[in-house]
Amino acid sequence: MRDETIPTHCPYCALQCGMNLRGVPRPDTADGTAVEVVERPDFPVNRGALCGKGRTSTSLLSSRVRLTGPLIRSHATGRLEPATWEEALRTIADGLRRTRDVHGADAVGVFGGGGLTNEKAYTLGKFARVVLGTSQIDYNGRFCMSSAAAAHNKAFGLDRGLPFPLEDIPRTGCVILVGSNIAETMPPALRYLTELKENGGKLIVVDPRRTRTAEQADLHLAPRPGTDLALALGLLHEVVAEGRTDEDFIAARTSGWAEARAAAMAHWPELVERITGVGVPQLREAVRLFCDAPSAMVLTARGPEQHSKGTDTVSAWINLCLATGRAGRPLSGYGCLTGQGNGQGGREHGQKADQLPGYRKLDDPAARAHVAGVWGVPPESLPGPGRSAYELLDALGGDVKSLLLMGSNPVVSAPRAAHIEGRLKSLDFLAVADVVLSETAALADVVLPVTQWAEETGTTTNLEGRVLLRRKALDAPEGVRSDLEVLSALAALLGHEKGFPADPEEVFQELRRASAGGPADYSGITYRRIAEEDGVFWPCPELDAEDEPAAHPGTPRLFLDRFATPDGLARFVAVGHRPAAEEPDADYPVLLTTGRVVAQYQSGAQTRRIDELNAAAPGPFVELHPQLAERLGVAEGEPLAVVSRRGRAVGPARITTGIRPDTVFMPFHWPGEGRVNTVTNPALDPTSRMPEFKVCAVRLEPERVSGG
Ligand SMILES: Nc1nc2c(c(=O)[nH]1)N[C@H]1C(S)=C(S)[C@@H](COP(=O)(O)OP(=O)(O)OC[C@H]3O[C@@H](n4cnc5c(=O)[nH]c(N)nc54)[C@H](O)[C@@H]3O)O[C@H]1N2
Ligand SMILES: Nc1nc2c(c(=O)[nH]1)N[C@H]1C(S)=C(S)[C@@H](COP(=O)(O)OP(=O)(O)OC[C@H]3O[C@@H](n4cnc5c(=O)[nH]c(N)nc54)[C@H](O)[C@@H]3O)O[C@H]1N2
Ligand code: SF4
Ligand SMILES: [Mo]
Repeated sequence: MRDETIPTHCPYCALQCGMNLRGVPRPDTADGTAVEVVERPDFPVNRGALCGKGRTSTSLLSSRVRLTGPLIRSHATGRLEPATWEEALRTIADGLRRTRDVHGADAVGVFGGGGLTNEKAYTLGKFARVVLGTSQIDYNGRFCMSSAAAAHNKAFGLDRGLPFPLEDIPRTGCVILVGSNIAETMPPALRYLTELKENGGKLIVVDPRRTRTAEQADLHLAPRPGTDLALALGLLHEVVAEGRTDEDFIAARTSGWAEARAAAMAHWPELVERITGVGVPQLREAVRLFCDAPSAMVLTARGPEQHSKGTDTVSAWINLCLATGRAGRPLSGYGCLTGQGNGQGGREHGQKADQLPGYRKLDDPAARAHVAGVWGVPPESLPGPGRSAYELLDALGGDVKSLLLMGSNPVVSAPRAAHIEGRLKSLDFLAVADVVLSETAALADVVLPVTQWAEETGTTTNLEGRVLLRRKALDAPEGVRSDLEVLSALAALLGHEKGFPADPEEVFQELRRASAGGPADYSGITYRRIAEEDGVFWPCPELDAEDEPAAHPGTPRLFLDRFATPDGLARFVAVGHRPAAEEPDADYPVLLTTGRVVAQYQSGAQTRRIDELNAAAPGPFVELHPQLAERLGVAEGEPLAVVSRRGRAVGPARITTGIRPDTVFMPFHWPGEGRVNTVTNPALDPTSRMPEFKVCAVRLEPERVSGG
């Protein structure tokens, strides 16, 4: 692609920053060219800015670090050996068919990812239900935003991460940012918060750590991990006590206030201070800033959501917005900052256990009939809802005997990871499609090397609900095929010659029809429109050409007239505080929380292969307060083991006053002895089935260097 500049989007997080790819001569590649990233200042979300991951993203296109041919595990050596595509695909088709024939369709599992394009997520869900006939499909988004999604649906009748574009943030009066370290997880978006402050707006950050994001705040509340539910209820209590509710809004646009109010009134400030460690004066200051502002937003990310009570916690934050009239109005509302590249679209088109395309429900007869019609199968042939991600992984080797996995690396990223690694090893058959030999791919019987973002076209939906087009900029190396080609070929080998096109635009046309009339309606969106309009916000129904000749403009702002519930009213959900699934005790006296650093992405499968990023973030660490370090007798940089009932993870101590003395923090990007998910608790939220990544009880053991 020499001498051309192709606009596209970053392969990593949900901000989906716009970037341009330009061809450059590179003698060591097949056609003598490679691509480099250049600024794309005209794209509104990031206006040219990129973080280090986006800037270095083309390094992963090099065949030095990626898979370039299929691998099959040899019976003779037990090792993965090079194979042809025909052998690899046939081995997978045979493996999945054998399991189905012997143990039934539900013995075959499928695991997807929120990084997959809409076209891939849609095809994977269809492949599971139509070709394999299995109910056992879920994906890593369950580990990400499922709690916020559940609370969104309860309150608003619709789940789109942000109900407004990011550009609204600088113009609101106050933002409460809860458990989001945007400065490290979406650096170009920090600008929106800086502009908010420049415009006189207030920023409140809620995080047990004084992160680079919290440093920007006018007010930083540092609750004990796992107590956001009490905090939000305490704020609501104070709102009521101070007479700062918006009674007109409550009456006109909500239902269920009496019960929610009663539940909140049980959380008086002194009790909340005891639970959270946040002082009463700080609670009052937060309420004052939030209620004095002419408009206000609450934004949550994984901090309050990845808990066994994440759904209720988000409901409590939504209640705060509703009680103060900060929802369904311009420049006000609740939003969740979704995480993965297609974290939003990936949860809409059917790779989730209970879902059909267009964010339809698998147990809704009308939804089944519509989607079955598009797929050309009888509605009764569609299986029912399956298990959630952790429950599916936990069932591997039990009643799920074979697994097809695309776009996730659970050996590193699943909770109680040593157990899940064991489950994966106990499978009769595991097939993994990936761009690199991830820790999970390394366990597979067959590994398929797939194309990457710059080598294929497809759509993603960013955290704002903006559907975007990633364009193919260069050919993949020989020996690599796309996920859609893989699914198309496997479908054919399993008796479905038709219905699984490998061409992304053809898939998108079908997705449009399948989503038509559903909550996430994409039917009015086309590749051409996305390209011309900097993306299109769903819902975007296709208008009847005769009645309404103009195209539907898309919906950047939701709920301004009515909420998406049957009666149009937002629903309060009455919730009360409860402790974490595992609270500290004499044996495990310290709280562990986990998260991210700016230079690594997720399980690290991609970013740990990039020199510049590794230099910036070479390995895991254990962040702890000087008081705790002193008590343990551990010095900066010394190895420290973090031990829970599930196992241990070791990293060098990183001592900082920016964390609560009762809490340690580890990032989760690394495998091996520094894998924090060996330690984390898989306790699940009863509604969203989200695991409790953000809090468990641990003990700390300084690892004395022998002889020292
Ligand atoms: N560099 C980088 N960027 C990423 C990713 C990445 O892996 N690396 N991943 C992407 C994805 S998929 C996601 S989901 C997003 C996640 O984005 P974030 O949610 O911003 O990331 P985390 O670091 O997981 O968690 C955010 C903060 O929650 C705090 N926290 C921990 N426990 C609690 C608690 O109990 N209550 C509260 N209020 N806060 C708590 C942590 O201290 C942390 O600072 O990032 C996306 N962007
Ligand atoms: N302790 C702890 N654990 C966590 C979290 C936490 O905060 N703390 N966060 C959780 C969250 S929010 C998330 S989202 C998960 C993420 O954790 P994972 O699901 O492991 O996410 P990734 O590391 O992005 O894995 C994606 C894999 O798919 C590959 N890949 C990328 N693009 C494609 C593609 O187009 N096709 C195919 N076939 N493969 C592709 C990548 O190379 C990589 O191996 O981790 C969860 N785990
Ligand atoms: S913020 Fe996210 S989308 Fe933007 S460059 Fe960084 S990783 Fe890519
Ligand atoms: Mo995520």
